Amino acid sequence: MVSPEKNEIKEILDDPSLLLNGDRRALAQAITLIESSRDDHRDVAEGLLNKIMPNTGESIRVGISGPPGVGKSTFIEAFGQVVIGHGKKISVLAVDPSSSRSGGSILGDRTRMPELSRSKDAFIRPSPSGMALGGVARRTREAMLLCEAAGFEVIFIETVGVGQSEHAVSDMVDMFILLTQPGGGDDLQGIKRGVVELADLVVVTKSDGELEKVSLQTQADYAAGLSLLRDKSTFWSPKVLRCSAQSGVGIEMIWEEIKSFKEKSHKTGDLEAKRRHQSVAWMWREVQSMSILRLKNEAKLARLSEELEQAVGQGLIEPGTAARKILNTFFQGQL
Ligand SMILES: Nc1nc2c(ncn2[C@@H]2O[C@H](COP(=O)(O)OP(=O)(O)OP(=O)(O)O)[C@@H](O)[C@H]2O)c(=O)[nH]1
Ligand SMILES: [Mg+2]
Repeated sequence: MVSPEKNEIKEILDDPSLLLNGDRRALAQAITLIESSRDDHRDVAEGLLNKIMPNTGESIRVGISGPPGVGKSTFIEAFGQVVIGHGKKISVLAVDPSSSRSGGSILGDRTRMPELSRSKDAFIRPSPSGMALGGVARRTREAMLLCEAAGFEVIFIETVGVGQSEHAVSDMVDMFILLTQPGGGDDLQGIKRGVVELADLVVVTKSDGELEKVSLQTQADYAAGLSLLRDKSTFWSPKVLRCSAQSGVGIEMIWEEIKSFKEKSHKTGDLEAKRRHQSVAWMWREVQSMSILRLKNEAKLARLSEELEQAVGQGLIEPGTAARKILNTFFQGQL
């Protein structure tokens, strides 16, 4: 992982106003800082995040997912330009469970999003590499806050996954969009159902040329499928739209839907309630991952842990009992 240089960190902390004024270089540096795994960087990163908290929360946070090749990058490229055309700034982050892979990752996407990467109103950032999904998701959430502080009003968090990463993303966004291919109606029966249930909006991509007719059928299939699912909220029933990033058809309508989602959820108070709930859940998630790290690194526990690992492995002791032993030993005399 690239560590931010000392002088760069100093720059950000001395003058967070650069970041708050939307300076993209300062934003990139701040994100590199929060991605760093060094303890001293972590302290500084937390200081920065707390400082900018009052400047966060103004954006609409949108998760976007879909299988490889469905047209995510092409869609974001087209959609981003529409949003920028409306005078908004868009940032695109990624939670990619396999960000080391080259082809489809957002890293290779700068070439697939040529216009957007050039625009001063867009900020594109690949998924941090070398971390497990939990780590990637945590840092992406923090990167999202930094983007908000830098004045980005639309935040897209892209993921391609088989379920787990979609859940991680849906836990940090306001709205979740699922892209699907023309002819992809089978998803509703199969393993994708869980992901479909997360969606606030389903978009059938590539609705152009020969695929247009098929996409109409897919739209109808999804609409029928979704009508059988229970709505996630009282203010919103998920819709199925079609678009073509190539012709531009339907892109504007998706922007309208996103705006409508934000307005409605804000009006009913659901948006704020969801964000409060998400923040608290993230706090406990942090507690969970920090505790495990702490316990695993605790010298006092090293021997006991090793013994218990062996005993559990040999089936001599039940894992739950062993876990309780570790915790009890750790907390003895600590409170
Ligand atoms: N006809 C048509 N083709 C499209 C459209 N959008 C994307 N494609 C094509 O679909 C293929 C995949 O598009 P990408 O945008 O790279 O898809 P992706 O979902 O980002 O793929 P990964 O990053 O690999 O997960 C490319 O060959 C695109 O040219 C569209 O609106 N119409
Ligand atoms: Mg892509």
